[in-house]
Amino acid sequence: MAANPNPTMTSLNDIRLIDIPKIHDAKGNLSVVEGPTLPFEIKRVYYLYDVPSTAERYGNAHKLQQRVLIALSGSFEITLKDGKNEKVVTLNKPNQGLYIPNGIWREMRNFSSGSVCLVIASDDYDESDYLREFEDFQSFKNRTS
Ligand code: T46
Repeated sequence: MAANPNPTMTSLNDIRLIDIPKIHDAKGNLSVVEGPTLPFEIKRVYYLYDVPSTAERYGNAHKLQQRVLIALSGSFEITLKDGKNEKVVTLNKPNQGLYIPNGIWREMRNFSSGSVCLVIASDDYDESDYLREFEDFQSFKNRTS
């Protein structure tokens, strides 16, 4: 799925949980993230780890970039805002991803000890794609384009 060309219009309804196939056998579990599993082509992967339980990684939104977040280990909460509504999602399964389209504000908190968040991104790192102040995000969403 291409990034929504009008990120001012994306809403919480565009966010979804993705089931990641799990191969289980006597050796344990193996999950694969490949082509059809994701709504975009993988361009970059990074991960958050050794996050203090008191840390709040907030917040930001992307104008064009999309993300899938996976709790590879442990758990954490993600508060998602579209400028009108908000909801909180807890990720705690390595075979479940959270798809966040462009134009959605996210804040992350309540990382459990030893948790690891894998982030799959639709594009290379580009600071100009970020909205890092919530007021800027709100103005961005209120724009008519
Ligand atoms: C997101 C959430 C889930 C880089 O130099 N390259 C990179 O690819 C990334 C992702 C970050 N950075 C630098 C930019 C900052 O100086 O690493 C520092 C920490 O990044 P940031 O403050 O953006 O971290 P978070 O946890 O607020 O947000 C990150 C991603 O930036 C964001 O895209 O979706 O994780």
